[in-house]
Amino acid sequence: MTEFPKNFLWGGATAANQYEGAWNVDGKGVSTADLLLGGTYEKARTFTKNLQPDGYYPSHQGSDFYHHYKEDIKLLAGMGYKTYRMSVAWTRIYPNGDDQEPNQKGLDFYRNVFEECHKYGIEPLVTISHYEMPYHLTEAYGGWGSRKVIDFYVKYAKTLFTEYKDLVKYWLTFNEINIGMMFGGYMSLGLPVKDGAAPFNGNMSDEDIQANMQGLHHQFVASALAVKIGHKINPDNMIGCMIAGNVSYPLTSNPDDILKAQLQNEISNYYCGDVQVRGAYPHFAQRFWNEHNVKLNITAEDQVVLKEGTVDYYTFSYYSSNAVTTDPSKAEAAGNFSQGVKNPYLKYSEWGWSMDPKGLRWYLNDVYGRYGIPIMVVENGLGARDTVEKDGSINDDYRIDYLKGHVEQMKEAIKDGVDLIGYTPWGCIDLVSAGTGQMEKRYGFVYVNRDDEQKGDFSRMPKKSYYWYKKVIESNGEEL
Ligand code: BGP
Repeated sequence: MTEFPKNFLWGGATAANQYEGAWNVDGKGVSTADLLLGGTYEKARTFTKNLQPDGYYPSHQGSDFYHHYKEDIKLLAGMGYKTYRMSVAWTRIYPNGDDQEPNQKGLDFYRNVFEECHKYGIEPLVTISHYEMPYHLTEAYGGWGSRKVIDFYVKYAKTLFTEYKDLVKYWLTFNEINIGMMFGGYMSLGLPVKDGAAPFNGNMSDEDIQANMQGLHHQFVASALAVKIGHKINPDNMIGCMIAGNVSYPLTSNPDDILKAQLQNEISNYYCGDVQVRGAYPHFAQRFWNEHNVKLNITAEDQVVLKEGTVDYYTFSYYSSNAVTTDPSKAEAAGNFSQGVKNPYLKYSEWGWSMDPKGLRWYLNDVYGRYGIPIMVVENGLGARDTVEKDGSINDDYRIDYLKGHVEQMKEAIKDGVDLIGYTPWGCIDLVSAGTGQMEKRYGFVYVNRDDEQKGDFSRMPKKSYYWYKKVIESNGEEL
């Protein structure tokens, strides 16, 4: 008997715009992600309205999955994957977003990918929209700011559900939908921005918050409609939400810190989770709107749709936790981080992300207690620089340590009674980072020979962690 359930879905995750490349091949249109330049930890990625001839746009080549999918899926199968989470590039199916007919070559590509997965008994888990949409929808309609985009998304989702009815059962409507609560709207909402703007800018004015909240509302309605249609097309479909699991701890036991952390967890996690799982905005939403002068256009019909289109399971990404404080002097001493201050009990990665496996157990218990539906951890991992030794080996013990700690805590959460059904660590084959656009921030079990100077032939090499994870899966999480 193992702690992990018998049919536990072990696997890994990727996203089209960070992994596929072939950005303008076989009829694919330009996506919002295709206009983002590469950056670094110190230098933010920026958006360019027109392509700069010498600019480096990481999504254009990604890790070239488009031309390596057979080899890659074979590598995943080699680890014993039960599932593979990936996203469809909306622009491969509807290049402009408002096209009448889908692009046949795009449909064919994903059919081939899904069939290849099934050859090895791997169940595809598909994110319908992962941080990208047709740029045309941004330019012509204002992205998710427009209600019209709901129809385009629903048409796109319907095409996928119909086309892949016999090949895909697990779906996620939007990746990290709650990023719209934390960052400016280009990245996840496709809201128009000025040339040169940084999409991961967390300093939002009340106007930005208004725009994001309305855009998010449109995404909620679109997600609910997709759930309803997806169930109609195939009642066996499992359609889930995907939330960036943002764990906030109070830095001290000062009640002000406790309240601040509670509010941060509510706003960043439950605001979206509640709408998608419970079908209605939570009790604290109105006060948040009032305090930021947000006035939302929510119709009576929207409210019905949200109630009818609740998700079947809850998924989230988890990388690190934050500590928050109300005391400015403490904040200064601890050092500022994007969502909080430095936690003295934790170690930090080279990119400044805390490493906190126990936070994963905390979050699993927290959301399971709130929602009581099956849960999947669909992203987790350590972004790190890897070194290829002279003999070609890559000894990523740091990554094994990180993942091992998290698998142990998932096991604890299962013992706690959480209905955890799957685990798909992020970037299972190296790909470009979403936040910085770097290739050298690697997450994979498989190394991809490509760097930020655009050198390398995209060849694949299993790392030490590849063999470690294979054993984890073989032993259903017993051998760590
Ligand atoms: C999540 C995204 C992924 C991914 C990951 C790691 O927020 O869903 O797309 O990239 O974070 O972040 P980064 O790539 O910035 O290291």
